[in-house]
Amino acid sequence: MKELVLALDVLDSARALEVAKSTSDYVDRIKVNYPLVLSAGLGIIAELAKVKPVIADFKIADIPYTASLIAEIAFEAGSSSVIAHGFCGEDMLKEVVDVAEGYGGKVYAVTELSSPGGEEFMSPVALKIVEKAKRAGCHGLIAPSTRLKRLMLIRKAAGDEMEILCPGLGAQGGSTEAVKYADAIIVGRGIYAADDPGKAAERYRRLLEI
Ligand code: OMP
Repeated sequence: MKELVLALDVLDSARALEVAKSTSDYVDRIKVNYPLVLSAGLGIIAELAKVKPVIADFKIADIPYTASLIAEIAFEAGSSSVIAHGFCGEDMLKEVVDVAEGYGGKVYAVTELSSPGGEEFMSPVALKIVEKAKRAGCHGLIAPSTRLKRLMLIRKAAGDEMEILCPGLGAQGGSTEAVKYADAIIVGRGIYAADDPGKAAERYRRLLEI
């Protein structure tokens, strides 16, 4: 079954918990990024993890040792998985995977950002990142719904054993066809900024039933 990941980029814990609860019938996992953690504190991860498993999207990008500290903090806080930048190389990814394995957690590597800037530096190396992520033992990848052809190439390089989580649907104008090549879609503003987040989540859930 394909998954719906809620990107909960709201700025306070009360709102975060309200949206998490009102969408929980349709959402499989919650992705927490810097905007929420920097405004509500790291403790929000444990609160949200009571509702759904949490992906800590700290887009880890550092030397391996520092990256391992960040990953450890994310898992200790209650996350089930983390997102790391693939462009930092295999040594960093491997270090993050080693930490994740100690917690039974998963690591997703960003291939190329879904925003237009993702094409400038990341697209040319994205398929190489897929290989490095695979060799490092990453469980999955983040790939854009905003560039369907690129997503298809990334899927082909990744094979079926790696999960692909796909952001960009909704506010960034990504294609709903991305659902065909992804194991999960990541949706933020299309859900939490809707008048009725629960109904919006239900609509995105239906997209996955293909
Ligand atoms: P919306 O554009 O509001 O749906 O949010 C998208 C979410 O996915 C945000 O939390 C982004 O940080 C995240 N994201 C992307 O939009 N593009 C990427 O290439 C990678 C990510 C990510 O790693 O989750």
